[in-house]
Amino acid sequence: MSQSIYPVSAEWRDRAYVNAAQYADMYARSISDPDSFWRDQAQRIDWMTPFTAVKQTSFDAGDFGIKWFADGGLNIAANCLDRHLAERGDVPAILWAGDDPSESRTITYRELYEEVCRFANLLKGQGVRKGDRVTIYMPMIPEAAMAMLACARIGAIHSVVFGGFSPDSLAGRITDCDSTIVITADEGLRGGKKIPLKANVDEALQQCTCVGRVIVVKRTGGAVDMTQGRDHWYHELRDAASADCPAEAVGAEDPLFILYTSGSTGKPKGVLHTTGGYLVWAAMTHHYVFDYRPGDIYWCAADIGWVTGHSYIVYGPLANGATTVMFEGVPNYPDFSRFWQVVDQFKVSTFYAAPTALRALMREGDAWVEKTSRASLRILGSVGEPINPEAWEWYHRVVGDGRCPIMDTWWQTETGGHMITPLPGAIDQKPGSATKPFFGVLPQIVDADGKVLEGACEGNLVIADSWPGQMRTVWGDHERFFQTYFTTYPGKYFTGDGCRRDEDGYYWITGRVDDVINVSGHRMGTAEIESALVAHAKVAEAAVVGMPHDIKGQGIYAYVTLNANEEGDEALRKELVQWVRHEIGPIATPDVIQFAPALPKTRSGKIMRRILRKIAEDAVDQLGDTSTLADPSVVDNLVANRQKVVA
Ligand code: 6R9
Repeated sequence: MSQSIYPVSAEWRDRAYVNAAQYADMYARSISDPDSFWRDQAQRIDWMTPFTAVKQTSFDAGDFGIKWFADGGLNIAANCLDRHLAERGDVPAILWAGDDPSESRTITYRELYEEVCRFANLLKGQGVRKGDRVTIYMPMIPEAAMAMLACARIGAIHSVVFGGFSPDSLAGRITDCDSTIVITADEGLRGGKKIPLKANVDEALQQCTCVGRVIVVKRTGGAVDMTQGRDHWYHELRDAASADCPAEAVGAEDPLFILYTSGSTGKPKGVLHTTGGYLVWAAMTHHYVFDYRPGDIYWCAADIGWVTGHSYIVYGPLANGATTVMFEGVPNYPDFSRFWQVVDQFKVSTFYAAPTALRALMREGDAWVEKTSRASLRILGSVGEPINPEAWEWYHRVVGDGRCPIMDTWWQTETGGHMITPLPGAIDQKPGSATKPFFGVLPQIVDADGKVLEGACEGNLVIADSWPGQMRTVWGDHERFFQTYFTTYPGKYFTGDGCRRDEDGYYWITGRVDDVINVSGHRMGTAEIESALVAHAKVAEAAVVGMPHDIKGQGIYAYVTLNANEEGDEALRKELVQWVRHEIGPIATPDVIQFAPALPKTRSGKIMRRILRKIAEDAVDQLGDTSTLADPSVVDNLVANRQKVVA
């Protein structure tokens, strides 16, 4: 563990919105008097109907409920667009960098406003009404953000599904929330490769009866099948739509979006975020954590298919009137300089990315970075997984030329925005630590029995009270929401993460403590991969665990037991890898498949994952007690046949 400290520089201390003393004051007030603190903070957004109630929340079984600003009314698209027109109409809202470096687009606030109005009218014309669910399965093109904002403008609920998910995964997400319409593109383009989005939608819709309309944006011009009556070209409808569309006033607690995320059991959960609290949270964290100033060029290199793209490409920055960069491509195409070339091209001041991308670039050597200027960079950010101190130091020294503070932001799909994070003018950074809680966040570390630990300690991370950006329910399953997050440690929100707190009160996230793994910053349930494997005709049983991986953070290690008379050879291994990619999507590609005659089980039939994890880590001297296994000899076979991979 690195012991180095990177103190806030004098320059940052003096120029930032918040210095150390102000952080301490504001934090204390946010906890001791949340109503008055949040009443003030909520003024950063425009309300159509002012709220009177602020915080109405309880995590307890008896009166469980989460409401913020509940009697207020607002519209998110109006907050992200209309209110900026007078002062910033001609300022770029979106700077888009295509997969091919020769392609780029600039969309001003006025242009974005008009496009969103047209898009909203177009959706209305297709019968979309307030509260309807709209699935968005799009590449990283401005129309994806326009589609989200168009939904928000009319009070429809969007569900963005990452373009890398398979037709099956897409179908499950469409059906779960009963979407009536899907917005997609002909094809996506990433790293020079085409992704058949429309064809995937066609395949998915064979399983879904709820969808009556598909809107197709032309991106590549590749050939697609258009189903008469169901499928419509976006550009045709758009040209016919009016650019005048009043923003619908919605309640603060009306749903804004659903975003599916993996948990430790069952199928992915539809995380539901509502309107008022979410927008306050997204806008406020973007403002303070990135010390956002008018004129900054801000780039979050996530995909809009993940929560980071929702809160920090679209809603947070646009609510603040920022110029947000949208990047279609990948870090290594056409070469390993691409990120830094885009930084120079747009004079990016704030750059926010996932450690996995940084580690992949780091191993290609410094020359790719050094041949670019990056003089415009002021702040760097990290999100999605723990950043190892080595990658942190490289990011700081090589990418930021030692000049830029690094905001290592810990948060989750469920939290809506940043929860534990440095602030550039207030909190000294320690490489590898997400540092301290943001305003209004009350983290605690508990032991297995739920006892709250004090001082320097290690245990499970919970949040003891509500914050405005918190998810409100699991779509269609409020009981599952309560069960998943509030029963492990009654009265507290359980994050699923392990955490250490050091003697300076800094938080160090140690990774998931449940059966969720984090592969290249993508969150996946081991149960999902297992059920995909078991769906193969030759597979009897499967157990999946995470294993350490130099680039991806965690890799996917699958133990597979075959049906009798099946042989586990190289061909079948390849077939199973392809199978999982097809069932879930390329992000779930297993790194290792080990054929196992049997899995280690307790006498009650529970798979002992602890043992499987240790074998996958190659820590076979730490298997611990295996005497409670039904058949301890199973382990010897697993150990003898363990697979090693090099990243
Ligand atoms: C925003 C996002 C959430 C899980 C979370 C944790 C891990 C995210 C982190 C981090 C250490 C950070 N995580 N940021 N771990 N340091 N700065 O990634 O949401 O996809 O829901 O993943 O990611 O394990 O619980 P999501």
